[in-house]
Amino acid sequence: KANRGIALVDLDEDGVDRAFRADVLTGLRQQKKAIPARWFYDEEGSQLFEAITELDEYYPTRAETEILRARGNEFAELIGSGRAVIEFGSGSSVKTPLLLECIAPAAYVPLDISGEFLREAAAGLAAKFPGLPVHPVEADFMRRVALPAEVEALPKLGFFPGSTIGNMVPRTAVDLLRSMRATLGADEGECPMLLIGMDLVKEPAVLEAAYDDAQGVTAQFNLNVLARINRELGGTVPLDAFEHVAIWNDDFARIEMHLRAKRKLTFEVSGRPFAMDAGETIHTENSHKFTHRSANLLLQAGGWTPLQCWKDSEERFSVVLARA
Ligand code: AVJ
Repeated sequence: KANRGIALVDLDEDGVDRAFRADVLTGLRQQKKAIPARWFYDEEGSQLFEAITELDEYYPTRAETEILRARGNEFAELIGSGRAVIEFGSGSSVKTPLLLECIAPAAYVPLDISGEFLREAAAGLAAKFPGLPVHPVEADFMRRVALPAEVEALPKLGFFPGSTIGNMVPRTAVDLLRSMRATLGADEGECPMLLIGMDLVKEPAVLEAAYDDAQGVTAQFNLNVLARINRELGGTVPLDAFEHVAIWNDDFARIEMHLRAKRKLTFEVSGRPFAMDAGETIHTENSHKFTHRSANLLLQAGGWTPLQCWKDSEERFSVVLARA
């Protein structure tokens, strides 16, 4: 199959990730500077994100976990047993076992672009569920992925927790939902299903606190992308001249994270010079929030029919089941 055995990270002769450098150089040359959020997650950034999920202010992980714990019987009834569960982004979390426990799947296929995360997650899961066939696939799930032959004949359930879909602008989110449909074989065999986490619109103050915690862990997480540029791209970015900003953009229903220059400054990345004015920002993340209706609309635009939606007891987060 096309995906197996091919390294997905393309390094140059100096061991620099070409896609990272290209995204950073292009993003910093733009009139409105931006760096894609996917570059947060190096070793350091992934650890910081784990710490974020334990903060008092950061409710999404706890709210989604509550839903997965509480609704097992309903998942079992609507999804049935014997499906191959295809997880988009391999779950290192507690969420995956909660789902697998209640629906008795026939196989588990974690998809991730990082082979390392993937092997760890797959080994952990295989140990927890002896007898469950686990087939990790190293792949970029933004595109159609060829699944292992072993699961070809099984009905599929896609699992995409965490409201990661919220990191994408609608046109990208729709592309991803359509790729998932293709990956899950919507036009062949039994109709696939999708179980997806989507965070809900709420009080801006609650959202802004979730993305700007009192301990400053999210600030560190945001600033880490600059530290990563200095580490991996020979950057000279003065970290202490930047501050973390999290603001609710009501027109686009999203929390935006930025890094704001506290003074006029200059730096280099991979030998290229950059200058910023005091107050100018680098846009580093969007985290879109949904209503029941906007979630259904996005899913439908992506080729999915919503079947059922569950919320946590405080109605902060939703998990939606859809069919192709
Ligand atoms: C991992 C994308 C779900 O948007 O809430 C947490 C990432 N950014 N705090 C989110 C994140 C800042 C998170 N997701």
